[in-house]
Amino acid sequence: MAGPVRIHNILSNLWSKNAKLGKILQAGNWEGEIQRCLRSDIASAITTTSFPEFDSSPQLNSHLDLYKLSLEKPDIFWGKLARSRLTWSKDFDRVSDCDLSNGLIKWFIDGKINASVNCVDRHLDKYGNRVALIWEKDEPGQEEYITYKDLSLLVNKLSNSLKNHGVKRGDRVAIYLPCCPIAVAAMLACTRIGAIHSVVFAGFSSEALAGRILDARAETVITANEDVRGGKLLNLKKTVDDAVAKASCVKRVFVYDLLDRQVPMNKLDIPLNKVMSESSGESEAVPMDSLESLFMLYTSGSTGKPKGITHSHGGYLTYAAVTFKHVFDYKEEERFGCLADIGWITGHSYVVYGPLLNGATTVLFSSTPTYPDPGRYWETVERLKINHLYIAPTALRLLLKGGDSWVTKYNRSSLRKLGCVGEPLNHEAFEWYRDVIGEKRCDVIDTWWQTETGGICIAPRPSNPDAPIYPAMPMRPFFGIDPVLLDSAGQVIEEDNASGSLCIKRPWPGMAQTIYGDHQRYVETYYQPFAGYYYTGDGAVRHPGGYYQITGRMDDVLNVSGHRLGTGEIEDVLDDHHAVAESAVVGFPHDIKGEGIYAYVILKDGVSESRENIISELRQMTKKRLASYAQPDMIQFTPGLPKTRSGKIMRRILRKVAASSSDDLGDISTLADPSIVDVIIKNHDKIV
Ligand code: 6R9
Repeated sequence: MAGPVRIHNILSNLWSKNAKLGKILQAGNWEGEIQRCLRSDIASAITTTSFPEFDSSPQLNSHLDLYKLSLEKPDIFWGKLARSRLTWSKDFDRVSDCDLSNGLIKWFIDGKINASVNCVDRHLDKYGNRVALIWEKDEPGQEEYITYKDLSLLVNKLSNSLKNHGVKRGDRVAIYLPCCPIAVAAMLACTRIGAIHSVVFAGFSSEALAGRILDARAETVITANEDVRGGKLLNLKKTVDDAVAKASCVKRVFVYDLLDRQVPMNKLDIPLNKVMSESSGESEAVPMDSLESLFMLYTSGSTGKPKGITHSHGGYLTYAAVTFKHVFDYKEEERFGCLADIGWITGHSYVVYGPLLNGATTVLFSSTPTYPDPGRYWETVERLKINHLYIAPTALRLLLKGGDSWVTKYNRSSLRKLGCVGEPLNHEAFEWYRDVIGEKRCDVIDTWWQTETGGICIAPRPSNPDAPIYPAMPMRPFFGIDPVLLDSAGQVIEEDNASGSLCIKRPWPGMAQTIYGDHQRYVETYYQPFAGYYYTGDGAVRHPGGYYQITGRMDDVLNVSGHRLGTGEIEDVLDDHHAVAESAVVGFPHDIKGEGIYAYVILKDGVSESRENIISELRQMTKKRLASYAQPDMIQFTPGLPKTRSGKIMRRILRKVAASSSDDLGDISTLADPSIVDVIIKNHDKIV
């Protein structure tokens, strides 16, 4: 999107969200408490166990001292941590060289490192028999334990299988697998030989998969025959076959038998269990340049097709390792239960890389929060004795509706920290998490971050362990993160309790390096909206004491149950229907999903098909072409859309109508035809 139009969007979204913000602010008087919290931060000491690297520095006595050091002397801070927390094949010569205006991000220059060595090999001597992965399968009580030694064998055999079939350093490998040990082994096997993995969420349709394979020009796909999730059979191989038929770049498909069932094999297919059993259990790890790409992961933006966000070796690994350890205060031998799928960045950083880099035991959850009943999470916590839980607010809201008895019938005394990510954690869900799930014993850690940031950027911990945690905000910037709020003119907002566009002022090691194959888009999306800053796309309020509360996206990105979706992506699909002339998609508040999808659709002249049919076809199309969570919750037919004279849709109005709050529409005088607004409101009232 062109700069001025984009800024215009930011502006109008900012204002439309202000009313909501005012209410949030009135809901509590934080100031006194926040000042107290700030004082206890200052008093907090760095303990030997948390940051041994800085223990001998007499001037570093508190969390705030360390935070200041991370901002003022990032090269000292990150250089020390990168060296002590990771094993490098060759030390780096320089810590960083970044230029935010041109999106040039370089960390640990000239260093060489291998991710699989850091996640697996270096733990073998000391902790070879420690459990690395607990595979929590779909049916409760069927868990499998995989030690670091077991994982090492899987990774080595899988990387040899890839190598023997021609996969090389720098190749992109699409992984279409559910959250299971072979998926983790596939990711690490790629890193071992220097191939770039691109995990595609195994719930995506064949078209979405094909688009991602084509964009990455991936020649290799790794998948499984079938899987079960929530008691339902998923035919993964069939989806891959349909995708490969559309993606002629694919030269080989490795198929792992997750279930003991036969599926038709084609000429590109390679049976993975068989080739792994024939491969050697020792594979040499390639020392990768710190700046080479480690993986790519597609995420939705406000315009066009999904972006292949690309992360580098040295920077990403350092940031994943350090955030995992300190945000959750992870202690050796604890069990970490991030229940996200590996198809999302949360799965990458806090199911796979963060935990394994720290020699932790990590849970791979392959079921759903409500299978076989709404007690599943808590039954799993009791059975696996999970110490850290890291889940999405949408799951909490869903489970909260089922009542407390599903929770209290299970023993949750193993829990120590309760993490959350993906969308704003509302007060009710926060309190339920803290009081009912955690019996008021555990810190609730609301973490804000993005696919692009690589790891957690804002979270209440680390801090003084006793510092209070406030509901509904992630609060504190992590080490090295320097957030700023900008107003629509790009001026820094200095005062507290004001809202603005959340940007980050300085580079940090976890930040993405580029959008695969389109660096220009990377620069335009993240660094041009406000020159010199990383632009997050989110709005935020800063409370006194420097605590951040996230208010939601300010661009045309929806957050449906924690999944990002561009409104443009959905509109593209709807517009392809033979009866549709034009469409406009917006989000609306939804009790469980956080945000629901509301589509306004203009039909072509002379369409005689029934409206019910069209609605069902449109829902089917979005499911098939994108994913099932991309199906509109509401579809409203309309004779026109509110457009400015220059032809731009005024989404602010569509959002208000969709949210049933059309009494406060603001200025509509710039519309080409203001009368359309009344028609849209009347039609909305008829369908809700
Ligand atoms: C990790 C992840 C990123 C977007 C982000 C924001 C929303 C994430 C949040 C949150 C409020 C939190 N988001 N965490 N909003 N509070 N604690 O979710 O990455 O899928 O890229 O989504 O999610 O809007 O910009 P990703």
